[in-house]
Amino acid sequence: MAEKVTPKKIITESGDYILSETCSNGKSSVVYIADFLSAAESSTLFDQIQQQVTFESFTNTFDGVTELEPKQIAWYGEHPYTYGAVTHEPNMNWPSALQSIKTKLEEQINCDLNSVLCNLYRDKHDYVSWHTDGEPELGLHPTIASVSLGETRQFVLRRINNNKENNDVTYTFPLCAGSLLVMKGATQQDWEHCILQETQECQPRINLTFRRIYPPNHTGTD
Ligand SMILES: O=C(O)CCC(=O)C(=O)O
Repeated sequence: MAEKVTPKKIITESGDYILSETCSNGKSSVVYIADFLSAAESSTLFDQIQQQVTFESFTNTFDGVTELEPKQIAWYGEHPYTYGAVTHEPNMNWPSALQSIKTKLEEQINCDLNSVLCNLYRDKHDYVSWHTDGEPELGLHPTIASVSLGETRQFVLRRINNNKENNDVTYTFPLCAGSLLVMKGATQQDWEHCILQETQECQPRINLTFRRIYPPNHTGTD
């Protein structure tokens, strides 16, 4: 049964959380499973990905500002994916480690996923700023499934809302190794998210953000 998260600001317990519900967009919800992978599985997967995946740095433009993204990226998927000013071309050379976690994930969430953005946060300086995964090729209500490996980093969601009362509503998920966070419904319309920069030294973190990407000019709404 979905749980309303209002009283909690830092969420560490596995659960199915409703963030908000509006007449215009419907429900925004997050499923969090802290132990989706065991410690041994996540450690093995972390090592395999480091061996099998080449992460690269990209210069990108967001809100008119062009800069080197403060994380490294690798992309696999059957259609192109554009965010900011960068287009990642189709890449179907899925390494075995990513293919196996994709299969496990599809069974868990009962959803077809055809792409993954792999993020490497090398140390405390790497982060991702406030954004939504709102690109048209993701459809209107995308299911975005995010597996974390390595160092725990703070994933924060905040309401996109001009209503002052709600501007300070944030939920923080400390995403530990082996955890799975799935954003669903209107989350990309009504909420934005980020990974905070850290002040303390930290070890590398790999995040695998699986999505379903539609081909260019698709007409589907979901
Ligand atoms: O690293 C994460 O947990 C989030 C990554 C993210 O927001 C993204 O790839 O759009």
